[in-house]
Amino acid sequence: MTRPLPSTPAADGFRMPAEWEPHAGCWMVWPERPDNWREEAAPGQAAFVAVASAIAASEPVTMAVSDGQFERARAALPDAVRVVEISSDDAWMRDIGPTFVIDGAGARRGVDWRFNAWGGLAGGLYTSWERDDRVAAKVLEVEGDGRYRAPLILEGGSIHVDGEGTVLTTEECLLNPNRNPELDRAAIEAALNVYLGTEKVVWLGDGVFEDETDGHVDNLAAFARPGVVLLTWEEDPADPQHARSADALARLEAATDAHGRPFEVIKVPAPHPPAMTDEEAAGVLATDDAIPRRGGDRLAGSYVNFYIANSPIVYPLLDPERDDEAGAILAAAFPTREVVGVPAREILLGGGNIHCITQQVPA
Ligand code: KQY
Repeated sequence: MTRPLPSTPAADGFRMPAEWEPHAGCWMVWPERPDNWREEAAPGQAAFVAVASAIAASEPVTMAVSDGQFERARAALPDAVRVVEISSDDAWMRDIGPTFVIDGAGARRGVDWRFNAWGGLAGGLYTSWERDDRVAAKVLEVEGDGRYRAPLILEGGSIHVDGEGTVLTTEECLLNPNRNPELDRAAIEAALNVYLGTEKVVWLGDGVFEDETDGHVDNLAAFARPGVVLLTWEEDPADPQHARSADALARLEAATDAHGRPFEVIKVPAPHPPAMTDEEAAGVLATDDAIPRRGGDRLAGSYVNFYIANSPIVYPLLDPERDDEAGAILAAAFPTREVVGVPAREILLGGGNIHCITQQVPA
């Protein structure tokens, strides 16, 4: 692996761009582990092919695949998708890939965060994550980009930036003692600003109810542009998600961004029904290495878990009764872009959604 750079992005004049800034491409990882993806991952793989195809319409997509799955992935994916062999423990490129940063002169580098499978042995999702922790370095080797090895345990899905100095995150995840127990809020803010080139951290409280990432922000809220945040919203006060979204709304209404602007918040209805079926759970192999799946398990579905490609917004289709309404809200929030829905329940069954399985490479 290339030697990590001895400095930091902020010291070198680099910043994480907003997702809507131009992309050179997108990285994903092919799903295969049978103790997370039902029916030996076949339905999940079909969903990943659909996401990759939608994104590949406007930017190059690279799929990281194990040797054992190479031929299957190559046959299933369109020719436009580049398939490369990289080992991993699962398939969440947002969380295990590099967070790319750019400078004003057109240079690009990547931040390689430490990774502990969403909480290590204190609530994490699998028992061994060394291969995942090496993925970011390998992606940066392929891209030929310099690497900052950050001292922080962090997943890319736990942060969103507006590209103008603001980073959005949640206390449930970043202040969780299963990530960086030696760091307090101020130290985490300082580390975020140094590695993302930001100036202000806006803290939301809890993420989506029963989100197994400990409340990643990318399932709760997303910037549509500086000063405008899309927030997943549950109207029913009896549903545990209602209080979580209401708290996020109150915090956003009381906050300002790095430029002192108040936030406009756009509510996006949460999809229903939110549970795994017995049949879906039965298709997942039970092992000692991953958390068990049971029929009736609440699913942390959210339409804000979308990807902003060079042209379309690629968003998850999760509930026939609400998909169109969510798509119309996204279309209004991104008036210059096409909005493309992809059936995504199979990704949700694995524990995340479209934003969690993608990682943009800025141009
Ligand atoms: O970013 C994510 N949502 C990752 C979820 C990991 C789930 C593993 N079962």
